[in-house]
Amino acid sequence: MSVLLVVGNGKVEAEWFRAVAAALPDEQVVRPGDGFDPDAVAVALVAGPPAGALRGLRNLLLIQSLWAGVDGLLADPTLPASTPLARLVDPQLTASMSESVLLHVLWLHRQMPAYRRFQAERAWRPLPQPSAGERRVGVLGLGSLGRAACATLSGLGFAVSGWSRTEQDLAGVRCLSGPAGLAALLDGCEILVNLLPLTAETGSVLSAGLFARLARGAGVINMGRGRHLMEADLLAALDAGQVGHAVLDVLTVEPAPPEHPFWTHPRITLTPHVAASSDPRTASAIAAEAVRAVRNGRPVAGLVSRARGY
Ligand code: NDP
Ligand code: OXD
Repeated sequence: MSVLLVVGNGKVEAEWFRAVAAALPDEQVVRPGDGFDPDAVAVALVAGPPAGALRGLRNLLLIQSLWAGVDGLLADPTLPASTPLARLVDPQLTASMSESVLLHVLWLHRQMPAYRRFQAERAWRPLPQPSAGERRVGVLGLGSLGRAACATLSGLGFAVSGWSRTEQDLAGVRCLSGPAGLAALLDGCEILVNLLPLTAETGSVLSAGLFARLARGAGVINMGRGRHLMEADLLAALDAGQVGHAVLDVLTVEPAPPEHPFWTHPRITLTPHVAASSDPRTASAIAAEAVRAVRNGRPVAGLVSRARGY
């Protein structure tokens, strides 16, 4: 039996292969180009694989994503339908996301977009500065990443609310759920962070209706997926001053084409999907544990509900 590694980005495939093979010294690790027996593949480890990459693997026991988000995998109609699918839950990736959220929340809280504009105008113009406790921050998604981000922010004293599908209970965080909970979170929210998975229910959540409920001039940080955001609605909300600044790590089309208006918009900060990148050194150890769990009949961590889409 073997473990198949499929990495969509050819530039990093060799690095993943070295890390996975080292973490699984007792397994035969194969790649798509290797002449392997498809019936012998028990586990597939996948990092953004091309559609169809897992077609015809009849004895597959587990698909382990090397990414946290599984929306791309679930969009592939050829993904083996009855094989359990696990997403990556990696403390290193979680810490990395918390750093990114903290960076951008502090950037907006301390009014850096305004100070950048003042600098360009050679204007020495101090603004009144609310304390962290006076700043209302909302986090959409209270999964592995959202919970840790909330803990980091509340640890600094921010007034944090979090939203999830089911009710959660987190120390120092106002936890909300369902449509009424979303409305309560948005009401007066000054910095909104999106850490939802992309599902049939969450697509386009960052839309005109949502922006209208935020405090005027609010900051919006999208770290989830590009398809969470209605791009035209954001541009309109920025033009109207309803949204003051947006930080976007993910876009519907990545990389954005050169003519995309976000590249040059003065109130948009773009980062190239780097809020929390999977690290082969830590993710391979988690993947190896998943393979061992399958081999020994133990439960696998991070299993995805295909019905829910995350
Ligand atoms: P999880 O699956 O652990 O958590 C998902 C959270 O979203 C849960 O709290 C869940 O609620 C909530 N949720 C799902 N659907 C709804 C809904 N309809 N209404 C309200 N809440 C909902 O995901 P992770 O925290 O691990 O990751 C989140 C996403 O972050 C990934 O799917 C990926 O898209 C993105 N990501 C982005 C990266 C980047 O670099 N930009 C890096 C890694 C991930 P409940 O708790 O009730 O189940
Ligand atoms: C992920 C990502 O889902 O990098 O892990 O976006």
